[in-house]
Amino acid sequence: MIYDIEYETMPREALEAIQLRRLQTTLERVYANVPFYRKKFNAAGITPADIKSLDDMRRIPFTTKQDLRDNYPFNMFAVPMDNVVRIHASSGTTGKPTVVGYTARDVGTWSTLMARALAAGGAWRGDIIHNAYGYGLFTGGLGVHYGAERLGASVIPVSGGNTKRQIVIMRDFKPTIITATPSYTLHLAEVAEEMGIPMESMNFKFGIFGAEPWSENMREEIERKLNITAVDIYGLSEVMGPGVAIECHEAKQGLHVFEDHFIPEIVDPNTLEPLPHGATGELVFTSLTKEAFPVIRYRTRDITSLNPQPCVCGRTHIRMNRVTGRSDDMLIIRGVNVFPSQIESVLMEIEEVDPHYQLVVDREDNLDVLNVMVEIGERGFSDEVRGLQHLERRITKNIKELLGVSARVKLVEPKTIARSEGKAVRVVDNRKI
Ligand code: DLL
Repeated sequence: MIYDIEYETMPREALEAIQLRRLQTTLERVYANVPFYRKKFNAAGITPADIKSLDDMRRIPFTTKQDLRDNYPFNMFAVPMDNVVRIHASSGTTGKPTVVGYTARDVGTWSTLMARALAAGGAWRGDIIHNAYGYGLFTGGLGVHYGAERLGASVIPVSGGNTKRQIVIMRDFKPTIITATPSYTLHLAEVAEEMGIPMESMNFKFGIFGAEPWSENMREEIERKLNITAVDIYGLSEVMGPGVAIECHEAKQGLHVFEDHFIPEIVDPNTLEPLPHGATGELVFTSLTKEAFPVIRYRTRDITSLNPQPCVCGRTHIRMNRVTGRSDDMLIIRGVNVFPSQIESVLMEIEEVDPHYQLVVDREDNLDVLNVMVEIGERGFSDEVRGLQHLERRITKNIKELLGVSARVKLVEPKTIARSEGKAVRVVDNRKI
């Protein structure tokens, strides 16, 4: 079902007219109220009045995560604190957290966009949504929560953690939709199995998963284990939170970006030159309707491409392909670029291992060493050491053949890799320490 039929199926020309009008308003707002943007525009020799078309946007300087850090905590806000009703922050693994704010209208916009997103993912009034994204400074829990209420669905605000209790709630409340990170979902499935109430026996129809990269093979695994249709949802705190883009459950092929609220661009991360549709590069966003925390040409570091082809669902909004990773997550192993999600894809092709893995990178004698730890599943479990060694060699060979990188694969016993209640920690890079 389409929540906002007028906007989500709007012809391109009308959509672009709205985008330009909203862009101009946003530029005027940040120029008047955020010293950071005023200085940046002045240095580039432009004023908001110079931006007369969407193409003119290319003259506007980019904004980076470092810019947000430099303005910690509230200096990027475009409204007085009196008008800010909500604050979120993303923890980030290094440095200061990024702090974002919302006016009451921003919270309303976000709720509407999340209602759209949930509907695209298969939810509607009458559905019961088991929301296992973390509540708190992270935008996942509250973002989904407000969207679910706006849609008119029933939301169970269960958050992450207390896994056994979650399983009992699922059995008793019979939710029809699950929202969680893909990694936590697998953990839920594992605990449900142990408790003798397998997830596939529950009442779920759809799952809406995101907040971390996950592969197509991981989707298949989750769909099978839960007996559901799984869609990918994308977002980031700096741009809003969840609900910037989502796959429709009809196609499950790329995530529609809500273009009446955000303009996506793909740029070459090195030259910063814009790239054409279809080309892979860094995703950049400009927000069009945010009041408290507008972002102008914000470099997300996420790697993907855009697909303007029409979609079977009827939405006209452009699709971004699955995010394969962040440019700062990319590992360079002896000169070869590797994304954790590529390793994930290789592992998930191997029937004998489970979808729990971690990459540990070390440096030995000045050479990078990529250790791939992956749990052996029941199917691959045997006491025979030779059998395990054979399997390790097979995985090593597949990684080498597909990614061109030499890895040391180590099969570990089931349930030895730490489980996440939110975003999984897939990489431990000891080289940086
Ligand atoms: O993760 C917002 C969110 C919550 C999205 C719930 C989806 C569901 P942050 O904590 O600010 O916000 O992290 C944003 O997470 O730049 C991506 O690197 C990554 N990310 C988010 N969604 C996806 C996805 C939320 N579907 C950062 N696929 C982003 C891959 C994702 N990576």
